[in-house]
Amino acid sequence: MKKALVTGITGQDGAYLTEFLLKKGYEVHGIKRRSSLFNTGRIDHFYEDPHIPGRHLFLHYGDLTDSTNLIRIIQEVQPDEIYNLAAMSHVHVSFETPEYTANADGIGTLRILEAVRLLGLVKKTKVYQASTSELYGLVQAVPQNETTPFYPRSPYAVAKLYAYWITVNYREAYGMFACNGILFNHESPLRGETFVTRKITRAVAKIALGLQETLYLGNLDAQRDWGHAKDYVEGMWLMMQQETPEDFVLATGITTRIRDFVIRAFGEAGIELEFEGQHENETAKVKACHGRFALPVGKVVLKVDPHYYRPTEVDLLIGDAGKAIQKLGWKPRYTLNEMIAEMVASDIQLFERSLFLKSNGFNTKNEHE
Ligand code: NDP
Ligand code: GDR
Repeated sequence: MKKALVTGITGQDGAYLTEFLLKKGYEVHGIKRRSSLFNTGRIDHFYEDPHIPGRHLFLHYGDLTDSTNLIRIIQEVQPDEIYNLAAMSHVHVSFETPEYTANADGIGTLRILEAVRLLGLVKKTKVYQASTSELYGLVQAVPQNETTPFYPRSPYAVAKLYAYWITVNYREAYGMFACNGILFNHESPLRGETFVTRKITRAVAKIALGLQETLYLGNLDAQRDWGHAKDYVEGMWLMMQQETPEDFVLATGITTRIRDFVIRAFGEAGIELEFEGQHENETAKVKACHGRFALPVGKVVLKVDPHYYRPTEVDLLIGDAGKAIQKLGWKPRYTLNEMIAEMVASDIQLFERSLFLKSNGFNTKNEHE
C-alpha cells in the first residue's frame, strides 16, 4: 500500500485529493493546523475512528513554519509521495501578511524538501509542489504555458516563485523526484468562501433566499481560466506517476471575466442581470426572473467596492495545458457552466437548510453565515 502525505489536507484541494487517493488504495496522512475551532469540515466524512484498526486516513498536527515538526512527521510516515498543498493561499490577504506568506508558502516548501533530503529519503519520496498561474502575473504572453516567463504581482506570487525554483533546484541538485504543478484557478462547492467564485455563488443563494441584500465585489474586469478542483487533483497525481519529474500546467484554455461569472451564476438561479455604470460606480440590477426566485425587477444586487481592489492586479490568465494533455493524458472534464451550476445548487441547498433549521427554532449562527 502506497503512503501519501498531504499538507493542506483541510483545504479545498486537500479534501478532493484525499478522496482521490483513498479511492486509489493509498494510506493517506494529512497535516492539519491546531485551531480553536474544528477545521476539518471538508474531510470529516473520510474520518475513521482511531480506535478501530485498519483505517486509511491519519491526521497529524503540524505547520509549514515548523521545521522540526515536519521532519518528525516525515520520518514517522516515510511517505512515498508528498503533496505540498499547504499555503496562505489568498492573494489579497498576502498584501497584509507578506512576511508570514513568504515564510509559509516560500520557506515552507524548502522545509519539506530539506526534510526529505536530511532524512535520506531522496530516492524514496516524491514531492509535488502546488505552484500557481499567479506566477505569470503581469501578462508577458498568452496562452501561458511551461515556458512563459514569470512576473509575480503579489507577496503570495513572489513566495510561490521561490517555492517553484527551490523545487526545480532540489530536483537538479539532488536528483529528487520533485515537480511543480502550475495550476490555473480551480473551484468547487468546497472553495473557500472569500475567493471570488464562491463569494459570488454564496451571494446568489443568499440574495435569492432573501438572506442578503447586495454583493460587493472589486475588479470585475479581471479574467481567469477557471476549472474544477476535482479534475485538477487527478492531474497532480498523474504528474507524480511519471518516470521522470517534470513541471506541468493544468488549465482549461478558456478565460472568463469576473462580470461574466456573476451573470452566469445569477442565471443559474433564474435571475437575469443588467449592468450599469463603470469602474467603482458599476452596479448590477435584476432585469427579469425566470425560475422559482422572484426578486423585484430593478433591485440592485451588486455594487463595486474598491476595498476589494488589489495594489497590483493580475489582469488576464489563460493557460495552455497542451503538455499535460499530451504527456499525462490529462483532460478537464467539467465545463465552466457545469461547475457554476454545481456551486450555485450546493450553496442554495446550504442556505435552505439553514433557513429550515432557523424556522424550526434551531440556532444556526455558527453554521455558514
Ligand atoms: P485552501 O486555502 O483551500 O487550503 C490551504 C490549506 O493550507 C488549508 O488546509 C490550510 O489550513 C493550510 N495551511 C495554511 N497555512 C498553513 C501553514 N502555515 N501550515 C500548514 N498548513 C497551512 O487552498 P486550495 O486548496 O485552494 O489550494 C491548495 C494549494 O494550491 C495552495 O498551496 C494554493 O496556493 C495552491 N493553488 C491553488 C489554486 C486554486 O485555484 N485553488 C491554483 C493554484 C495553486 P487551514 O484549513 O487550517 O486554514
Ligand atoms: P486569485 O483568486 O487571486 O486568482 O487566486 P480570487 O478568487 O481571490 O480572485 C480572482 C479575481 O477576482 C477579482 N475580484 C475579487 N476577488 C476576491 N477574492 N474578492 C472579491 O470581492 C473580488 N472582486 C473581484 C480579484 O481581483 C482577482 O482578479 C486564486 C487562489 O486560489 C490562489 O491561491 C491561486 O494560486 C490562484 O487562484 C491561481
